[in-house]
Amino acid sequence: MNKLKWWQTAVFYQIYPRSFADGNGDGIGDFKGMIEKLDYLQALGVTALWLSPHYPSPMWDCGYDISDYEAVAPEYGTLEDFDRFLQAAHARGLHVLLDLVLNHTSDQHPWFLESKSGRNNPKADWYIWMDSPFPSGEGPGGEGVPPNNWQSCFDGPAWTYVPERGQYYYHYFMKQQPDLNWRNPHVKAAMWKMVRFWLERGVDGFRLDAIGTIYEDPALTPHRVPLDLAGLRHLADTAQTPAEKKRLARYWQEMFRYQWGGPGLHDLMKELRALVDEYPGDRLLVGEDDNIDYMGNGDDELHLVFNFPLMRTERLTPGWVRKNQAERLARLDALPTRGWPCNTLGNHDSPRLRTRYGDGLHDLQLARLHLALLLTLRGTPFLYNGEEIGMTDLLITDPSNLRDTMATWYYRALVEDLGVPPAEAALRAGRMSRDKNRTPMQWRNAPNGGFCPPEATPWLPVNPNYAEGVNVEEQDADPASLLNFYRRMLAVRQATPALVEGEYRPVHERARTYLAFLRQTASQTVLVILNDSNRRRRLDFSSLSPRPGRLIFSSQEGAPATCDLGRLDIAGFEARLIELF
Ligand code: TEU
Ligand code: CA
Repeated sequence: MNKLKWWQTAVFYQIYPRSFADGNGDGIGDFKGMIEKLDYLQALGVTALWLSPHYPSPMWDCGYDISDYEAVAPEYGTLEDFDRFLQAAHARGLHVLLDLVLNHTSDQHPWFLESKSGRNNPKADWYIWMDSPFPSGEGPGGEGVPPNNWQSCFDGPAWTYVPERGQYYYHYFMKQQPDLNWRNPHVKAAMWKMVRFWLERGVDGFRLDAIGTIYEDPALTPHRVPLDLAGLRHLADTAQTPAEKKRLARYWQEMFRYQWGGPGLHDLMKELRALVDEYPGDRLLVGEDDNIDYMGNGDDELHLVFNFPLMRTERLTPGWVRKNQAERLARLDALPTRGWPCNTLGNHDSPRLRTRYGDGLHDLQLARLHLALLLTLRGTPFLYNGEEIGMTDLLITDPSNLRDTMATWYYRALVEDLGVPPAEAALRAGRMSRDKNRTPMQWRNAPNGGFCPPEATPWLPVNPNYAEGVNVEEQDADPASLLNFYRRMLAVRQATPALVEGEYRPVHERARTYLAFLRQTASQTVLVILNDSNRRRRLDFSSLSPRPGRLIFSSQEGAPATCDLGRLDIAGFEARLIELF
């Protein structure tokens, strides 16, 4: 395996700093807590970490609104704490990626404060400022009308007026997250300086936040959807018929198409790649985008982009996974320098894997099966903290407890603009909020799930199911737990070259109730069988080899060590891995 890079053999674990571990007892996760949990992560078997933003921030978007790129949020610790964390992670063989938010800053960032102060200042052109197309005084607030009908994907119109300048600024996300003007070379220089700041401290790379939003259509072409954001989200909540759902999908695509993927991004990614390549150790760039085009020729833009299409389904059926793999792998293979896949089934923006892909009856079995899928597909897997103990979504029903401001905004829009009754609005806002999948990590069966002391108030409520076995300490002691399943699978993956570097070859492609594929190198072939139903079945894989196979792993106790390929008895929801000879 020695020709592979560290990030090709890695298994990543996303830490959401605010919710991971509270080391100083104030109800907020921090670097002290993260340092204390590094042994846990090492023993789990992951080899690399991605930290969601750890920078100072007014927290309008939970840290994705950064007010100082070269510092640490005071509630998380100091720069010295960060350095200690990085060193301690490296000492355990764990690589560390930071979150790099390029598209926008906080509206409290000194750059923006200066920029908005008037039309003549050194930073006047650092953000995207536009005049109203109509003379002032004609608009509803006496300030003219916005430059066009573009919407923010979080909080209504994408343009916010600033009287000091008599102009509007553009924001794809919250109005507290103004978009930087990346066509200004000074912006680029300032951001690259920041990138070097962290590379020089020794970080192993970056996950690039929302890169698709960096450049917009320079012509500011208006969209043609007959709705605003609130109307679109409302439709998303209420669409029933296939026709409505189809229209909804078209509207989502149409509404934002001019605000994404504007010209310039390939050159920018090339520049950033050249910059990180100046540093030793194969520093990594992972794009928060599914577009394989941003891998350039395979070796001159991003190293990885996420296979988000895999997640875009209500059920991870065998058919869905096969189709996804066929499409993705063909496209990656077509790059001049062959591309490497990167799979994930959850993050801080999406419902929890166990909740989302459960069927309400076999959620835990399915969670196991899906983790097995993620760890056996070809490519680098990204896991999200809490997945390993089967954490579930926690619905926040009182809008005043919401911390995800896009949900707070939606609640208000539903009640005030769309006349939805408050109780129903609260439910819908809770469901769309990302708070439900960001609740604190559940370490023990103790008050606050052991995340913070009993007397502290955690920043988001802890899911009470820590008392029903969804916690690290109790699962650690139970050999049959999800956590121990996870550890075993991770160990098997790292010890089985075909699972790390092998080709993917689907077999039994017409099977609807199970997924079967080979992972294959010149010297090893592994058959992976994932039974997607609760029925046991007898399967015949004798066409693959006349000889018996050797059991590498089974989620089921008592699976035979030697497998007759002609008569494989697979239990309901079993994940079985067999080496073929
Ligand atoms: O998300 C980018 C993004 O496109 C979001 O719209 C995402 O689809 C949405 O959160 C799903 O509900 C990144 C971060 O992951 C997210 O947490 C930030 O809020 C966003 O960028 C702005 O920085
Ligand atoms: Ca704390």
